[in-house]
Amino acid sequence: AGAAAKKVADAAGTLADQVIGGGDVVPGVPAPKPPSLEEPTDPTGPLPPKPDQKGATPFSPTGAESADTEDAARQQGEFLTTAQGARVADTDHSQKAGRRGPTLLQDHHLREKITHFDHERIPERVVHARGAGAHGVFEANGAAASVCRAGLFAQGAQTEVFVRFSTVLGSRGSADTVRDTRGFATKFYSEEGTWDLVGNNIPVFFIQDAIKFPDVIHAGKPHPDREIPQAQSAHDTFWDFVSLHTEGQAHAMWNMSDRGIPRSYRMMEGFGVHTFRLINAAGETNLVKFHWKPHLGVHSLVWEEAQIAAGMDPDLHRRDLADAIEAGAFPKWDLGIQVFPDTVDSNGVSEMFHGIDLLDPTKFVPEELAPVQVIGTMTLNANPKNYFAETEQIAFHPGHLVPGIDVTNDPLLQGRLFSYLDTQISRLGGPNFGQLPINRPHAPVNDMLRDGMHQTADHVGVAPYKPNSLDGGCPFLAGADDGALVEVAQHIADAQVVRDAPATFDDHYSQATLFYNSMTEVEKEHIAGAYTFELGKCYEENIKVRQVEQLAHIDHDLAVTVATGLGLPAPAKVPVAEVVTSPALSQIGREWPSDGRLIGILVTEASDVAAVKALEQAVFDDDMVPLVIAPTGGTLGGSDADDAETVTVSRTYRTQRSIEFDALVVVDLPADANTDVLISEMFRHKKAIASLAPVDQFVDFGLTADTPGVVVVDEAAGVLPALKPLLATHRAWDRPDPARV
Ligand code: HDE
Repeated sequence: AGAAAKKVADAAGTLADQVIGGGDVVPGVPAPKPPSLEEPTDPTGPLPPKPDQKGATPFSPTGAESADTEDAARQQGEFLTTAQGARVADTDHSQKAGRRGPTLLQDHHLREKITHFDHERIPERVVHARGAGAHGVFEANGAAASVCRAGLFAQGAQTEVFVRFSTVLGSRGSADTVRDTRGFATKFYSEEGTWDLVGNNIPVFFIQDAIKFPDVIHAGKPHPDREIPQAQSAHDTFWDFVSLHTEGQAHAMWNMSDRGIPRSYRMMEGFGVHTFRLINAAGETNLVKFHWKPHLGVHSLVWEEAQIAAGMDPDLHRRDLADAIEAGAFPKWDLGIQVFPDTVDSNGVSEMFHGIDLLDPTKFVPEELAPVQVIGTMTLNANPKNYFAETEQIAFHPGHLVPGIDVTNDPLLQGRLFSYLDTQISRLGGPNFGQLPINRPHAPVNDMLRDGMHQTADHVGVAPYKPNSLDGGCPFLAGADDGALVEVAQHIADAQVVRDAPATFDDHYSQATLFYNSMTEVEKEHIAGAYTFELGKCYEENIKVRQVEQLAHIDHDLAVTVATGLGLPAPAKVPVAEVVTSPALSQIGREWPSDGRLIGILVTEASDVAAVKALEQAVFDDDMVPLVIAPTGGTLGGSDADDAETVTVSRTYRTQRSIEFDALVVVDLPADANTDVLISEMFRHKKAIASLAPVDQFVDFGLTADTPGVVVVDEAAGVLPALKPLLATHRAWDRPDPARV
């Protein structure tokens, strides 16, 4: 049929050429075609998913694909078709009235192809537009069962999850490594319905009341006139808002710390931020805060790395997550809770803990006051098959709750409960986004919601209302004890309508001081540097002065350091809260596992291939990732990549950049400008360096055998034992900065 149609079309073209007198085409003689790249000609069905693409929707942690997977893929049969399933014989040329004539409106294939393309984009998320996601599984250890009756917390229960990490301010195509808060949103497809834990990598927020959210986001987003800067807070409107709306100071402090530039999504903590209320089987309630603890520890980039990455590899975090999962280095997090009694304090006020108002989302509870108790572990084990279908279309909502988990009166959370459903309706084009494969609950759904844009369900029955007799009373109501969204009995004091906040929300500085005081000296230097950079990017002097005055309420020395960097007078001294410190907040001074770290192995044409091979294998065997850096691409030691004696080159001198590597092993030192930059950056960023080359070759880099974090070894076997202790502390913070860069 396709061939016949083609003949008809050709004939029509020839006729039209004759009628219109269409130019230089000789009737019946095909026009010469440009040489085309050869394409395989044997029809085959759609390719099966790659091993790391097992996360078909619906996803199964066992890898078993469910019956409607193929349907969800929408790629059936081996031939190209129209959207209506008619086979297409030519998708490279539109129908024309003659070869040189105008295009015909009747060409449905052309119009369908272009029209669909015209509508491929959907609005990006108003915040958190830039993200990366993965499938996985959460396994509960049973520790939460005494405080929460949710089935997903029962001992040994396994629940499928999808996680989306994100930045907040940037557009969908912005860089990953900008200084910003990171979103950490998890969808638990539980048997009792979907639970969404929509959190961040910072436990406090900028504002206390949802009504301020449009203000803080308008201030943080690019300026409305020029639409710059992209994806960052280093500009006047942000600091204008934060310096005037002082409850944002604590979150700003976290953002200026190393938490604002994570090394990897795999090395980030996550926080539910708000206080939630859990209910156990006996109907007793407790208040909790949720924490995600990464097995790889908490690590950050240094500021220069973040800036280099934004240009060299703006997808650093997205790539890192996908590569790790594809390589089988599945990232893991423990889920933990801090538990607080759901009682009133000595002043008769509820939701208070050691003087901290648990309803104030600008406050956190130090772990030293309430330990984080692990209640299960999440493993991310499959990459999405299709970014748009899964990562882009997933729709989170803090109101997606299961029996046993309830909200509190935190005024920020209360506003979020409205916002997320509302935003999906404009972002995903109507109220039926829950039917998209990634959003479908894995529990049976039997609602009475009907029709609407993009309805894909064939609902049966005649009575989508209750009570009814026509559908036999279906669907039935759950028993009073096993439904979700059941209000926990709470006493609300006789209240008057007010636009106000409790007095306990007035303290805007003490927790910023607590955070700052808990940092090591290096971390404090980073914080001062970040404020000095960000405020240095502001044009308005009065904004800088005002923010420096704000810092004086947190720590006067910090305020003076930043003022000096900005060329401003030191602010007046004001009283600063006397606070304890929380050592758990510091990222430095602890030891972390080295699993999944990326080790660059720098070689030259002259390097001993057997030694490189052995080194590569040793890195693999230690659950790390070796990346061999050579002068050119291809292989070392032969051309057959499968040969046991051959090493495949991962990066060339031109494609490598230091930001990717957690440590560098120099097998031989090249004489090359690109690798000179590599070594000087590894040195400056205080990363571990091991060398098999003599140390005197490094004299121009200011590097000696005594340089902290540098080891010189004689043979390949000695490299990892020397390197691993250095990786455990992440960086050699005691390494002095080079005299000149
Ligand atoms: Fe969000 N937030 N948010 N937020 N938020 C959205 O929902 C909003 C807040 C967070 O990967 C939006 O689907 C309001 C706190 C994450 O898809 C929107 C307020 C926390 C994500 C929205 C907050 C978050 C969002 C935009 C103040 C940490 C990305 C697109 C009342 C606990 C989820 C969307 C994903 C996304 C509104 C405050 C985390 C507009 C009104 C606090 C991780 O609905």
